[in-house]
Amino acid sequence: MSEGIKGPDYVQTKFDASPLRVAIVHARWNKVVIEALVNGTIKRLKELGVKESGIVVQSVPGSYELPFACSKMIAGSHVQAGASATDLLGGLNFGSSTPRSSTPAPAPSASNPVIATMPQGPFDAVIAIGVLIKGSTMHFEYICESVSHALMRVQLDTGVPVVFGVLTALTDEQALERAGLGTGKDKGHNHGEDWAEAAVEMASRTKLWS
Ligand code: DLZ
Repeated sequence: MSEGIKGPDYVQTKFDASPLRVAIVHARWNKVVIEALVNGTIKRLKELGVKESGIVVQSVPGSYELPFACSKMIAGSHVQAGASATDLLGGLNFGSSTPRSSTPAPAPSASNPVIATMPQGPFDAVIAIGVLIKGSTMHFEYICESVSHALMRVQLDTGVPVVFGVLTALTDEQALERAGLGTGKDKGHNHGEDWAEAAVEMASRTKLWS
């Protein structure tokens, strides 16, 4: 990636991420980019010390559904562990009456992020991940605007930090680069890593501020 003035500065404070519970809620549109971003987020969360058991992943159809799902994940935090699992990019089962299973959900990893489960909160932070790519209609503008405002509202209304992991790209290449999948000589940087860092910092600070 070319050197420049953009991007977050490093935080000097070291946070103990081991007790944190973080929910990743991701859209399924633009799967290749989404998968890389979710994997990058999980990898960095684990590097920062968040336990596998502290990471819950849930998918929704598209970015427009993210604010509602984040809100419900936070509100449904009391739902107990042990619920059945579903694929990362597969069926949606939270809020359904799917019977609880004694089979543990697969462990999350960069190569196997198949860990969607029922809400198992309370969550210290939620990371909303979506990839919006501009098309030929106004759809993009409406979804970008409503989703960004609504995600802000969810965190202010609930007091649980919601990280804005929504790419609003004008081209496919812009989206790929921001997931570290650029096809030019610069592959770009996986923004999921930054979102993981933001989640750990905001979750930890929220505990101190409360
Ligand atoms: C409809 C739509 C379009 C055109 N583009 C995207 C996109 O680029 N990224 C994304 O996450 N979702 C897209 N969607 C789907 C909407 O977010 C939403 O799922 C549907 O309108 C149903 O509410």
